[in-house]
Formats: sequence, structure tokens, C-alpha cells
Amino acid sequence: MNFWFTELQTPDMALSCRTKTMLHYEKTPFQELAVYDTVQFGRMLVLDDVIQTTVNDEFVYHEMITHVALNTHPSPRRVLVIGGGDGGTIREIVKHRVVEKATLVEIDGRVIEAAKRFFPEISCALDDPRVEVIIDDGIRHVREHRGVYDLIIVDSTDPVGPAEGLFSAAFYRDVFEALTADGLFVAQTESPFFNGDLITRVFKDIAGLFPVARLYLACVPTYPGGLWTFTLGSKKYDPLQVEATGLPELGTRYYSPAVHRSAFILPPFVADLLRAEK
Ligand code: SPD
Repeated sequence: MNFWFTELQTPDMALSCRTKTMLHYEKTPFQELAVYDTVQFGRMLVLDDVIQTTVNDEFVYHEMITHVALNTHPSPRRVLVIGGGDGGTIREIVKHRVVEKATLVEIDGRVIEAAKRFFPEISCALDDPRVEVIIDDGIRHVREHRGVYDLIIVDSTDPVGPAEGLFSAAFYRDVFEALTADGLFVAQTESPFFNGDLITRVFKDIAGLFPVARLYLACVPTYPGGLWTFTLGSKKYDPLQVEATGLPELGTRYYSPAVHRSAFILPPFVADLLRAEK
């Protein structure tokens, strides 16, 4: 048998993975949800034909969207995740004993159900007593909370469909207000090869709001171009000032104190995206 799942990552480029089987398909109220068992990456979650996570490479993204910011804030007690219904980001957050409460706000409850059924190794912390799961629109949740969260993580899909508003300047203003006085924020911000204009615009918006704005990189093989960006805005603490000594032992496979520092070293073509005059 020779069945392939193909994601059209740009109009002119595709990534194909040979599949053993399609385990699940449904139309949720928000999107098409599919789960494949692939030969190369193991189980794979696909929303609207876009790969969201796979069992074999999810650790890179989930460790890097969480631990950089969690190790930057000295005491991140209240953490909010917008999106992230597969649970991988929550799994990494609860490794930090200092976190008292992690709130997940996911617009599509079917993603959470599918993750619990097909991705137990990723969703395993969703029932942790410190975790609160809310099925709601993250944009509304952030608008209705003020000065509550030490850290807000936006673990979204691409900036189309349900996630489009999560990349808007208005949303970032509400995020700023929902944070505590020394809070910080991080979002996945797509590929520097294919989403340069978006990265430039988001960085400008974040740098206009937060005293500290940084962009960092990680390598995610199943995302377009393989190189992925995260944008961080902080009211006080700078991820570049984090001391390597004294960081908690997290049992990570990609993140480390050295990777924390090196992730902020940007190739010139990426650094150019952040130049103010653009
Ligand atoms: N191009 C796909 C980008 C998806 C980023 N979010 C993934 C969610 C994993 N928790």
C-alpha cells in the first residue's frame, strides 16, 4: 500500500508523508480534523489539511514555546495558553513546579477530545489538578481578563480561519492588559522563509507595546521550511539575561540552557525582518 498525506505548505511547495492509515476524520464546528498514522513521524494531527503536530517531532515546538518564557520569568505562577488543544504546551508547563495554575482556552473542544483519544503522550497533562480547560474564544477570554497572568502563550494554528484574530494588534493590546505588571507573552509566528511580512508586522506590534521584544528560532521538520519563529514580548524580564545556572531540570530533548541562548542568534535574513524601517 502506498498512501500519502500531502500538505500544500505554500501554493508552490508540498510536504508528503507516507501513511499507514487514517485513524480519524471529522468536521468540527470550526475546521476539518484528521489523524493519520504516518511512517516517518508516527501519529499526526491535521487541521484543515495543515500539520499541527506529530508524535515524533512535537517535542521541539512544545518545549520551545514554553520553557524559554517560563525560565525567563522568576515566578510564573499563573499561565494562560490560547489554543494548544492537543495539550503539548500544557504538558511542558506543568513540569515547572512554580506554576500554580495553567489555564488552557481552546476554541474547538473536538481538538481536545481527539488529542485525548489519539495522542495520550501529548495530552497527558490535561487532567493535571493544576490545569483548567476552558472551551471558549481566546480573544474574548483575554479581553475579559485584566492583570491576571504572569505568562500568556499563544499556541495557535496558522493565521487563517479561527486563528486569524490571534495575530492582530488589537489582540496583542488585550494580551498586554491581561498580563501582570511583570508578565510576558510568547506566540508561534510562522516561517521566516514564507511568512516574512507577518513576522515583521507582528514584531513591530509587540515592540510597540512591550519594553522587551525578542524573536527566536527552532527547527520543526514538519512545518514549512523546517525553521520556525517564536515572538516574545516582556514587560520586565529579558530572555537574553537568563542565567544558565539554577534552571530547573526538565527532562527535555530539544530545549537546554545553551539552546535557550542560541535560539536568539538570528541569521541575517531573519534579523533583517525585524528592522524598524521595514
Ligand atoms: N503550520 C502549522 C503551524 C502550527 C502551529 N501550532 C501547532 C499547535 C501544536 N500544539
